[in-house]
Amino acid sequence: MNITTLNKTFLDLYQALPRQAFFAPGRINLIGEHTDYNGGHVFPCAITYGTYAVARKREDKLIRLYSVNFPDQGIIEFNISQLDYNKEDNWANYPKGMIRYILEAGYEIPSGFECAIYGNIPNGAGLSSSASIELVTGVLVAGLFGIEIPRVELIKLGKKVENEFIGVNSGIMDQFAVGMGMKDAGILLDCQTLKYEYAPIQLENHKIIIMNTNKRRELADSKYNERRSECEAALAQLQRKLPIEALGQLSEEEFAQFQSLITNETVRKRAKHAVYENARTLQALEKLKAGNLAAFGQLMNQSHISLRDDYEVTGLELDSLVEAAWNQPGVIGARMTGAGFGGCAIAIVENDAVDSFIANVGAAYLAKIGYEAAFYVASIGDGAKEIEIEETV
Ligand code: A2G
Repeated sequence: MNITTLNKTFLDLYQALPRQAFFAPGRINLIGEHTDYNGGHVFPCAITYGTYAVARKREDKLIRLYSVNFPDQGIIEFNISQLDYNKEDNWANYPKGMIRYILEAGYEIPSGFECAIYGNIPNGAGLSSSASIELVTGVLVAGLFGIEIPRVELIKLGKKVENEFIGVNSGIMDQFAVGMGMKDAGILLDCQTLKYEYAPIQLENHKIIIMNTNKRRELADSKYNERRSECEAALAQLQRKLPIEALGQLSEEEFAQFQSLITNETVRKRAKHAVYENARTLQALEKLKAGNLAAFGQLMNQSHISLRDDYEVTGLELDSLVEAAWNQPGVIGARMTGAGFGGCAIAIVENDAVDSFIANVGAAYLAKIGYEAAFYVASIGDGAKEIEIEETV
């Protein structure tokens, strides 16, 4: 699929060619997991897989959406004044929610539009296909109608879609990475203040490999919201003892002093993960800046162990992939990425070892789990933007 074929699909659907094209990436998170909604730091980057959308304004107030990925759904159509969540709209609830919140934020969308979408991010794999659809809708609406919406506002509206329209009580990491991504750079984001910095990631001798468990993760049904509320309770307990605003300000030492005060074992484990993961993320950035990739990899491994043992969001599939990865030659580090409970893991692997890595980890996973994992080489790309209507997908 490329933009030319997407244009052709558009022509078949709507009997006219689209006028503009947009792209929003997916993301991986290098380290800093389940810290965003706790006010800690994350270190994600946008990838070159993502969602493409071509569109054209209409004269009337109808919005018509079609996804090449969900052809059975056909064209989903609604009036710009009817923007309520509708289970039957399926994937289209993401753009619908985004349009609704852009309007509610006070921007005027003068007419309807029609649009065809294609995504090459594996669905439900924890690579932020949902944030990608939210942000591609955001840049599309802004670009098609010449509306200036500050990028951080679009990012917050995307998060609002997730939280209030879809019902996943997620943090801001995914939308931020998708909205602010930069080629060959990770983004260190303080989720409390939204201060961020780009850190160059130029891996000449290594590749980032995405390993997909092929176990789908449906966030709204998963234990994601449960973890979030457990952690809120844990941090609230800590904050009663400490004059801290958020996790971002809590040092490991302070936490070590106070963790014994949390009586509930589960709550203590959740808080321990959040606090130490935040510290690891900051350390990882320092290691990366110092060119110490090996130390960065060690921190990735520790992150996985903490997510496995203390936060308990990995599961057999992710653990099998990551543990097989740790046993391979040429591996710098490996960990789950995203929410967990299935979805994807990542590994940093020496160029020369990539082929054997994929063969060996793939075989180990198949033998243990009984079905295949999928592997992709990740390239770090730009955030959501308008693209040339002719650009190749
Ligand atoms: O899990 C998901 O990707 C969350 N986003 C994100 O906010 C973060 O909490 C991550 C775990 O680090 C969504 O669910 C959309």
